[in-house]
Amino acid sequence: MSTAGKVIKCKAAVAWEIKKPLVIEQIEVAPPKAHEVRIKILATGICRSDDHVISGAFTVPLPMVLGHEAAGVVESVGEGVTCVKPGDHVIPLFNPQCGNCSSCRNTRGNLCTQNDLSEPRGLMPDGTCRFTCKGKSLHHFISTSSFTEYTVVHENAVVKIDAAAPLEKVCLIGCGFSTGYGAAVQTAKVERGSTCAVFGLGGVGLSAVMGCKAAGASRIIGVDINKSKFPKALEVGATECVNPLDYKKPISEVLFDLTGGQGVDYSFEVVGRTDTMTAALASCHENYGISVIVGVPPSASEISFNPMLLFTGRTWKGSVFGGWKSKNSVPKLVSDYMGKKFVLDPLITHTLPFEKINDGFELLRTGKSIRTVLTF
Ligand code: PAD
Ligand code: ZN
Ligand code: ZN
Repeated sequence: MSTAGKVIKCKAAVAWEIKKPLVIEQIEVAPPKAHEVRIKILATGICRSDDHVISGAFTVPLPMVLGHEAAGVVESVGEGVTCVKPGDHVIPLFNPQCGNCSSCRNTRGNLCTQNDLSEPRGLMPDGTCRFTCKGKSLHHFISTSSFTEYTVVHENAVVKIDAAAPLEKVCLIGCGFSTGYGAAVQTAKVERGSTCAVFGLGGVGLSAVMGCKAAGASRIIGVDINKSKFPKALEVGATECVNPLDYKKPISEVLFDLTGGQGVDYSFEVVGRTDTMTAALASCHENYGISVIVGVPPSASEISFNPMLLFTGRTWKGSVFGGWKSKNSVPKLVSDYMGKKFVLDPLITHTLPFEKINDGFELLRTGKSIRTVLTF
């Protein structure tokens, strides 16, 4: 029997409070309104950005259904939706692409003004929610919310992909892979023969390493305080790895020593800490070095740094979703994956049933996993 037009009761993991485990609840998911799409989620990764909400580092309105790195099948569409139809395989887009705003129209832009990242409201674009639980509205997470069997997104925040693609792998194209890989090839535009340093070797950092390698970097230095991340980093393209805890001097000086006093051409902060953001900046060449902030800064944090670091010519940039325009790029990235232009398997260390979501978060927090993919 078709569920179109009806409220769907299903399981979801609800974040009721910060610093508490998610709770698997039965929730109600309203039908999509005009220009909205209801998706049956079949696979979702656990990204550090979800954990930043639980830890309190990323402030959003609660209660909320988290999750944003996912893939699924369209269950039904609201009035006026033409970009997808029921049965289509799709990836939700945490960075939407409306096609009309200043960023969407600019060739260099990708952060659509419809995003819910910079000042999260946790609502659909019309200002309301599609989820309820025990009589309470649940907020949506960055235009997506994938820790649920069904979600509703705006049509600007979903894109159709190749139906042959394995959803339990390509869900990573919804965030971690595309973010890290794009930071290297798209935001930094790493050049052949260059030297790179990647701070943070989680799912996103390893994807940045892959991007540096694909761009032809000749040296890729992985930096992490958890040395158990090194073998995987070397496997996906790092040429060497360093642990800042092994040195008395600041890691930027260590990287200068390793590069004959020059600093690296490109550095990437893929941790989400202000101290590593300035360390990554200080690690790149004083004149033409480019440093990219990929890690999500803690809410309301500030950085003070010596402006001489920039005065001498360095470039400091940020990168959301790897600089990709999401609707245009996600289907192409899925095709590239199907064409074996890059791999995702090394990033997926664990696959768990959705109900074990809190175990998946524990694996991330204890540094034992790269990506856990939850299946439904
Ligand atoms: P992760 O937790 O899997 O990886 C972070 C890595 O950093 C771990 O291996 C840690 O051991 C390491 N680390 C921690 N502290 C330090 C330190 N002081 N120095 C060096 N390494 C350290 O996270 P992830 O890969 O899922 O995400 C990384 C960041 O990227 C995180 O802040 C996340 O919120 C952000 C992100 N940004 C975007 C975007 O669009 N910009 C998208 C997705 C994720
Ligand atoms: Zn993410
Ligand atoms: Zn836009």
